[in-house]
Amino acid sequence: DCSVGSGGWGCSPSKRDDNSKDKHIQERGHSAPLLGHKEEEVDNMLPPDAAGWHFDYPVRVLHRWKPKPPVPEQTGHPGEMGKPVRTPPEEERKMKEKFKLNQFNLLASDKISLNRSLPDVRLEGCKNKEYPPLMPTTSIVIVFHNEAWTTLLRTIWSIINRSPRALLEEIILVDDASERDYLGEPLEKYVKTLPVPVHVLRTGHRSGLIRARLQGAAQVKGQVILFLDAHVEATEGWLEPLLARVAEDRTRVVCPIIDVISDETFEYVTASDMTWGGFNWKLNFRWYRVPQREMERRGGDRTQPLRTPTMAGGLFAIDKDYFEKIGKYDEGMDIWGGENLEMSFRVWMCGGTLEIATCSHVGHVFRKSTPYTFPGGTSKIVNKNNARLAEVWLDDWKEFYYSINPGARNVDYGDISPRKRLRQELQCKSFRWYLENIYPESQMPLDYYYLGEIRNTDSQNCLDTLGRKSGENLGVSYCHGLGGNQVFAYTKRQQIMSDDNCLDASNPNGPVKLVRCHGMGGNQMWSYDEADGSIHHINSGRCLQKPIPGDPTLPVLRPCDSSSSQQWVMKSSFKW
Ligand code: LR7
Ligand code: MN
Repeated sequence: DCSVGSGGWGCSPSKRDDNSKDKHIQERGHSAPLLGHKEEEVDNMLPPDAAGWHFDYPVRVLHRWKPKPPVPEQTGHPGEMGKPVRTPPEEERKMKEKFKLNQFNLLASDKISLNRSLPDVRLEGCKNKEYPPLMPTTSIVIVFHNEAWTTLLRTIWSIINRSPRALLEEIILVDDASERDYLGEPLEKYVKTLPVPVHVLRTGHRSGLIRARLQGAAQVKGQVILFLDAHVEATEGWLEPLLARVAEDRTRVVCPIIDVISDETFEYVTASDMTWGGFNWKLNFRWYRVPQREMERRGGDRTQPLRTPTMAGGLFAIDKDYFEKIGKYDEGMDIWGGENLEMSFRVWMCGGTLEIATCSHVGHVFRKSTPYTFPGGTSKIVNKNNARLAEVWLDDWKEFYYSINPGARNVDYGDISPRKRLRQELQCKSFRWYLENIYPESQMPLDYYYLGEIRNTDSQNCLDTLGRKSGENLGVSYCHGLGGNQVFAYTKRQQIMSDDNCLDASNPNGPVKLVRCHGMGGNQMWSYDEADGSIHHINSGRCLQKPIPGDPTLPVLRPCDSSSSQQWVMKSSFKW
């Protein structure tokens, strides 16, 4: 599942349809834009409260700053105040048909006003925060491939309706070779009618979101680049917290909280301000709970910006000059994936800061699968991007990625020398430094004794996750020597882990389960005795034993007896 609330990441590309036949044009109907909002007055005389602020780049003065009035609810219209849109049974077929176009409920989206109202989801303490009287302007860069009309235009209208006009330099749309007619001339005509400058750039051929963003960023006139996905909705007060943080320190890269717009109903669901970004061995971005130490660093104030080890990638603000200085993006990455962690590691390791401004909320339509094609194959592309990221930034920890995803070992990742040179030139710190200082809770352990298969001497079978998830039983099977589900790390903290799960036993007889690593010892502590090959479960004092006849794939816990059925070899016999 794709939602933030459940802590899951299911958004990685899997099944997809080819939508090239689609010639659908959206109806606009009642969604005609509201032009009710007056522009704020912009006065470039320094206001008295601006004394003491110094900027070495252009800023706008927000004289007599007044927040925009909230977008009024259009009573009776579907989806107002972020409410779910229900589909009557007679429209179910049509809904399913349209769902395939973008992998979200397009029928529902098309019923909702482009100017729909949303609840003010901010913490109380966010609502009357003061922002600097001088702020840089921003150019918003949105890349898209075959985006739906209503989601794209609702993204744009939510920005127009909820951003102080003085701060909004322009919106830059980068069309990455879409194949839908309405995104051609009709889009260009439409954006000319909008009250802010909106430019449409075209990549010409499919270049992927990374290079499309580079093309957009190259045209930016504002001081801050704000990247957004093409199916988002900005909420009340979203922009000021992002810009204020960048204005204070241009080496900050700042994300909003990414709320969930349901792919089924377009309901607006607030995400937790207690999650931050991490990653697993497969180099998927994942949400995890913010640890206590970060709450304490912020003095327990949840309205204070949250330092996050990684970002999801789609929604963030970065100073234009800093974006260039820090190495933009890796233009060797194709289509989708990897660039989010690449930028996260790079920013931290090369002297910047990555944070979530918890007072800024932007909703995003989380999808369960990707609607568009990956020319050349999904796994080939994602493996390539991640291999580039691992080779340049992960140092020795790249082994975790390759061992759990052996398919990436022989992918042709192209020339990475420019990125290695960048790391040199910027004198970036090591991945060890990152793990020690920024992300000690990481699922890639800082110190470990062993990474490889765990083989039973008696049966000659290996521990195997069998692809199971957190909460399910550990298994064993024939040792294949390929890694993947048979790779475990034995860490200095005495965990035996596979990706972000740890071997965990709460029952003294077993079964041994795979449970999300909590890093607090308890039932997840094991000690391996290299001399006799036994694996002791510290809490129960028992030993890990090969499966008993009743269930041949289920390892158990038994009193330690030094028999060969309790003897395990941690020795790499992998073909790498
Ligand atoms: O070839 C492409 N060309 C494009 O222009 C492929 C995609 N795109 C566009 C696409 O139309 C969309 O506007 O790029 C944008 C992002 O693509 P999505 O929406 O299919 O990606 P996602 O939301 O599933 O993926 C997340 O991870 C990506 C990794 O490359 C990007 O960083 C996305 O921006 C990112 N999205 C978010 O961070 C929103 C929150 C999701 C989470 C967690
Ligand atoms: Mn997206």
